[in-house]
Amino acid sequence: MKIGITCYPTYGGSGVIATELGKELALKGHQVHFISYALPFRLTDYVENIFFHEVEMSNYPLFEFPLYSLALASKMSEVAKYEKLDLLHVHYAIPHASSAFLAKQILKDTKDLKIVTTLHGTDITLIGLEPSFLPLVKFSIEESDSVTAVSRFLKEKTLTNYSIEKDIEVIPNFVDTELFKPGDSCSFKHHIAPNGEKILIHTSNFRAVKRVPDTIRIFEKVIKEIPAKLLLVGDGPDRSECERLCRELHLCEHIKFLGKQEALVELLNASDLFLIPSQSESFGLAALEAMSCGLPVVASSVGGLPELVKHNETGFIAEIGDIDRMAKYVIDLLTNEKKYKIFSDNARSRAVGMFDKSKIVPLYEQNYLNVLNS
Ligand code: GMT
Repeated sequence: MKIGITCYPTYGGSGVIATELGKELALKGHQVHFISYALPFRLTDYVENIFFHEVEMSNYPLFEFPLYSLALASKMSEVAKYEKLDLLHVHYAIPHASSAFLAKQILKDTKDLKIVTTLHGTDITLIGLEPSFLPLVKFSIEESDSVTAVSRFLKEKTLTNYSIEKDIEVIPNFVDTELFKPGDSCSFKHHIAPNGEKILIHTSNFRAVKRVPDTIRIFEKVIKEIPAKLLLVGDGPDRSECERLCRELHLCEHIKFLGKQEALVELLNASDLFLIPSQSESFGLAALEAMSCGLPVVASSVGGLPELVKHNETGFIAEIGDIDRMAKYVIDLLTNEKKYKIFSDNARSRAVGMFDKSKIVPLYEQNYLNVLNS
């Protein structure tokens, strides 16, 4: 197949899934054309069958606001026409599904360009619900030839919040379990925790929905009971506030803000447990990557997280904001070696058995075939 993929190219789960999917499809012999304003950040090495088309933006002074959605629609139609795309797969509804609809209309007299839209999270649960976007998001979803959501939770939210009756297929996030696998990170571990302290890790884009201050407050309780360190990976609007909180709680010596990092696998392998106390999380790709490296996860019981983290098997889940309970779970796991090992093995097995790329990518391929044959 000849497939166009549009996603946000910067750090973020939807961009990661879109890029990894594109790479896998290309390896399977499909031709994949990425269309975005920049090269997706995980598209670093040359891969045969992958092409990138940059959306150029004009700075015309009359346009007080950049018209990205329109430029994207134009570029999509151009690439679809000249590269003879069979379909466009857009990740994150806003504005990608709307631009794809426009591209389809531009081409309608010459070809029937199929559109597959994957809903990822805040496009549905947060920003899409704003009155200025809701009618457009609903329309763009309804007009897509196929719609997928990354969890059962997100599918249900979409159907109810937007009063949509369309069939939505749940295709969960996936991970390369051969890349994200348990391994030795001895020197790194020793550097972070020279006295054998336990290492907790959290990776995110430091947005309010991630509740990073809760992670710090959980850690504050944990370190009162056991020697521990906390790694905070990523960057975003709440980082300064979190750094301030660390200073206020006198925890700077024990918490490392690493910023954006490429060496995720090494960092996860140096760590013992993953924290994700989010306010809203449609799937939780970061938690899946941690589980794939054998890390138990302590999470909030929101969104799709309970579909990923099996309570009392691969980790624990607790109510949003219940930092006492989350801290108790962390201490329980990190002070019981036998239990920890069972949870760690369970986490790895669940990632391999349910969410490996080899299990999920074919679901997208089949979805494309169904769309093209319909
Ligand atoms: O929705 C967002 O906040 C952004 C989005 C992204 O692009 O990173 O994240 C969502 O998509 C990921 C990939 O499907 C999911 O694993 C995340 O759970 C989801 N984030 C939220 O729902 C907050």
